Amino acid sequence: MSIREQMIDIIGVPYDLGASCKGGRMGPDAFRCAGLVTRLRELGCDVLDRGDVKLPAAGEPYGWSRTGEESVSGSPKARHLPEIVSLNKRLFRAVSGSHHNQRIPLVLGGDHSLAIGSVAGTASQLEGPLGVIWFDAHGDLNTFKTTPSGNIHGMSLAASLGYGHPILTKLSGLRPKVRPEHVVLIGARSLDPGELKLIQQTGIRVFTIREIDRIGMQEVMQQALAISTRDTAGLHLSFDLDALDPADAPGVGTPVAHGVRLDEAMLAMKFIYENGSLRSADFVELNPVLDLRNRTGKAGVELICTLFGK
Ligand code: B3U
Ligand code: MN
Ligand code: MN
Repeated sequence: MSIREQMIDIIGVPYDLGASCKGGRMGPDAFRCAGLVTRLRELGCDVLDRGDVKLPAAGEPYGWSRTGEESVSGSPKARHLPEIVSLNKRLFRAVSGSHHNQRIPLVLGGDHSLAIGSVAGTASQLEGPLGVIWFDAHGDLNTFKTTPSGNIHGMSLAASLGYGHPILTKLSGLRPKVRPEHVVLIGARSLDPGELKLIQQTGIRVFTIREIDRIGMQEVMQQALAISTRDTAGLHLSFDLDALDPADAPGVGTPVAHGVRLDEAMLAMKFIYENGSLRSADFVELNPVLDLRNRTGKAGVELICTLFGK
């Protein structure tokens, strides 16, 4: 493992505009309160906390939506679309800047709509295709046409693959940011009809909880890393903490029963570390309002430390 791979920029995104359940805006600080920076430095990482990506206050002339809802292409709504686009453009710049400085951006959420900007930022800096491993109870494969909720955090993987409204898919130009044959979804157990259709159409590899139980996390990760690193120039990990079992991660807005156990997820992080292809990561959907004594924030810190060589 080279020195470069241990140079980390922490970037907070303290927003929950892409989710129904509020409180994720405090997620980045909950990770920090659980000792993230100190723990990573104890591992020998060169860590810079770059602070939070912030939107200007409402009322400033860059496009806060008045109602908080947008009607797009006949679909009911994509809530807070202008703010989320603006935020992701800022995150795109922050993530690109980290790569420019030969550092690994570690993005702390905040809701999962932020992955649109982080995936775009990393894709824009690689000299070849990007591989993505996406841990999630959900698919995040809805579009404005299929979303049951209007919440953009349920659309971020679709947008990164080039599906959805151009305002999201074209963020920062390059489209798509990632190809389906380089994407793996792990831990999914709550998929909407439109998402199942997109999975069928694109052939994205999905490891459901049932499959993790059947073949074990070691085999899942061997296959997942083979898919996401074959013919790619680097790997992005997007980790939605609701992938975990609610017993291990109660502090998420949309918990789903029977999730990935923390010890299984730790093993997965170890495999990613040992593979050596990681170029960027998101840890998202931490909601301290719903958490129990920061259990989920601490679990996130353990996962991150394992990802960086603990
Ligand atoms: N698939 C649903 C629910 C959901 C997606 N992501 C989360 N919840 N966290 C939707 O609204 O798109
Ligand atoms: Mn998600
Ligand atoms: Mn989720």
